Amino acid sequence: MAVNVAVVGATGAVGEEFLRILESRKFPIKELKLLASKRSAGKKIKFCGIDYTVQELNRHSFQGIKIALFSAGSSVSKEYVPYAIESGAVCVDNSSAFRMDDDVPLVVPEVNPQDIAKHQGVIANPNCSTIQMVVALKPIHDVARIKRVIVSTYQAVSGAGLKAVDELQKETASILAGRTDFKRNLFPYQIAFNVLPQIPQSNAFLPNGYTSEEMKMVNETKKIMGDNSIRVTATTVRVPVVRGHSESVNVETEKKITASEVKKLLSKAPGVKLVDDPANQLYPLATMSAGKDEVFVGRIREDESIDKGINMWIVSDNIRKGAALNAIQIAEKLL
Ligand code: NAP
Ligand code: 3JM
Repeated sequence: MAVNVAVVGATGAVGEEFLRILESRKFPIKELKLLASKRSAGKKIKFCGIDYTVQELNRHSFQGIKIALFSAGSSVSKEYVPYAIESGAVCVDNSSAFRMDDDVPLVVPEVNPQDIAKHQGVIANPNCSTIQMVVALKPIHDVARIKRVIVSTYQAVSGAGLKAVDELQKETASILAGRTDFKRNLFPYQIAFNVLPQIPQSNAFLPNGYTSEEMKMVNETKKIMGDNSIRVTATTVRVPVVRGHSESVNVETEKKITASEVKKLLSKAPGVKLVDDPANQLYPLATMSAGKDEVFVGRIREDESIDKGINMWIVSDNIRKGAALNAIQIAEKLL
């Protein structure tokens, strides 16, 4: 049955991807409403060959809407999700606004689809770095019980929105042209030809010395996996890549599991594509993941410094599985 759908943040990096995926997966849409701020009101966006006009978001935007896909930041979600629920819509929210609320399911369909049914009007989409990691961890946890995870990320600039992609491109061009007058707006330091151990780019650091992105990975992983005993520690890092987050992940398990057992498990796991052929220099790459749906896993090997440990390299398109695709998979299950 076709339903009325609203996309909040339709002009952004995630919003654009929402539209591409809704179109390609033939999501059953009766009427589509594209919402953004005043800045983009009136702009035309093509969807399925038809021009739609972007409207300014307001509290009455959700009349008659059945599914609202939010990706306009946490303050917009905090303010407008309640109006959407009041209008009878079910919201899938891409922001961090409600993720850790007890009455809000935090869902990755390959991991905890059963939690969707518990929703009270809003289902939260996890952080991009968490999503790709738990897709690969769940099959291992089910067999060997994961005790501890140590993760370092290599995150693409598109995770910080379209303006961040623009800044990387312009700064790179400026440096290559030998200029020294490039004016940054977003990142705290040069991102071109550099690596920044800080995400997000502003107000990142918490009293414990971690960034909010790092603590999202810690707390969200426990909630999605439904296991508070899993210990997680993270270092999240921005790299000058446009699209695709990479992660070096070390897991310690309760039960011994070999690298070849992990490869076998992940070769059959939902949403995972195993790319692990060292003899032929085959392993996951950000460039391989861009525009694809899967979570790519490779470089699987035993951690020789402990008894029961595995190292792996996990890569996925941060705007697709990390954001828009995961949210649309949730919406498909809602229908
Ligand atoms: P972006 O490219 O900067 O786009 C931001 C979007 O939000 C634009 O459509 C913008 O509209 C809209 N917007 C901003 N302020 C608004 C307001 N006051 N009212 C209505 N619309 C407003 O950012 P993005 O990368 O698409 O990310 C958007 C949000 O999605 C993030 O802030 C984050 O919460 C979430 N996100 C989640 C993940 C994840 O891991 N699940 C990944 C990336 C992003 P205008 O064109 O009018 O400015
Ligand atoms: C990814 O301040 C904000 O609106 C947050 C923006 C943001 C978030 C977030 O916290 O919702 C940018 C990029 C995320 C996220 O997925 O957590």
